[in-house]
Amino acid sequence: MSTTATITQTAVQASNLHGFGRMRVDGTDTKFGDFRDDLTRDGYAVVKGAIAKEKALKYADEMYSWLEGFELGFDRNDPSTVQKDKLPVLNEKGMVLHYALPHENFVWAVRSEPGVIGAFEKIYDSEDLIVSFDAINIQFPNRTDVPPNTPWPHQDQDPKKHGFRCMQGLVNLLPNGPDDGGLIVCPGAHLLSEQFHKEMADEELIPAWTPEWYGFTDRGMKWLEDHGCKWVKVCAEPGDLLLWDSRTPHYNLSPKKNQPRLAIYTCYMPVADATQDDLRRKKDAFDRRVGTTHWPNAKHTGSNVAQRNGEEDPHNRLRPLVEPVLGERAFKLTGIPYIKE
Ligand SMILES: O=C(O)CCC(=O)C(=O)O
Ligand SMILES: [Fe+2]
Repeated sequence: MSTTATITQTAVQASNLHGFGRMRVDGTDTKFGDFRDDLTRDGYAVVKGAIAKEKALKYADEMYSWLEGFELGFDRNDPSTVQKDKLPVLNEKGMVLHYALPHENFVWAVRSEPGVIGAFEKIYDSEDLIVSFDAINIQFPNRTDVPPNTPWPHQDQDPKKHGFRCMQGLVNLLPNGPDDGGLIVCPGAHLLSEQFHKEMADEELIPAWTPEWYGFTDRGMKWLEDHGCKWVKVCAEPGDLLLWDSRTPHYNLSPKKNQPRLAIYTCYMPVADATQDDLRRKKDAFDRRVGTTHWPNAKHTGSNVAQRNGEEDPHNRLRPLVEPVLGERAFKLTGIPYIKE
């Protein structure tokens, strides 16, 4: 990173452009005195205890029960049962995208936690928010039965669209130290993003399924290194909320010791940033109990049909095991009450 002055100035410019401006960064030396200062400066932050630790561990238990509920042989107390035939389909990055999991009641309970919603209310200075129906992350250590999770450093934002656009989040449910897998970020590089994409405009693109994703090549990684960026593994306790600006380069690591990683992705945005069409698409995703990726405006919607060995998984299900029971606050986050007939 060049100088602090440059960072601060760029942060203010970037923050005034888009949603982040709602954090009232007004061009003076505004300091929030909380996690928002970290977000502005570093492009990521940890909100400690967004959920009480005991409650987070209870959600982790529910996640293990969900895995065991497939009755394929996985037993949380027997590491030898961590095998792909004994588990629903998880990709090598630990993501579970199918089985209506984004709408299981315990997942909605995490999304509805006041400490999690509250952080995003502060970021956007608004209570009128919608939430993503995103995937869940389950990563077990010592796996030899699945391909390795090789580094996939990326931004979740179209490289042609500059400035702050999306704040991503995840709730961490188990102890997560330096060797326990999980999120790794490149602090401060969100502020260099525009410069990076201008200088690296002729770099080959790593193929992506959406324009809202940019993968860093070896040359891209070298550029970051040459500009003083260093990668940091984010550590957290059960119940901590991890936040990152979509421009911040990131990926995840698999656990290296014996501790699994469980996390629930939680991303909120102001409903004002979604169109009525977005909200109708989002309602449809809710009604069909499918995922939306991390985009709360349902930019992309998913499917509940997992493939196992090239065929539809016989254990697929199209509805959650436990249907979500939403209170008034959570129901607003679906965006449905904001649809004008
Ligand atoms: O699992 C993680 O920590 C990060 C996943 C990721 O890249 C994302 O959700 O955008
Ligand atoms: Fe990402």
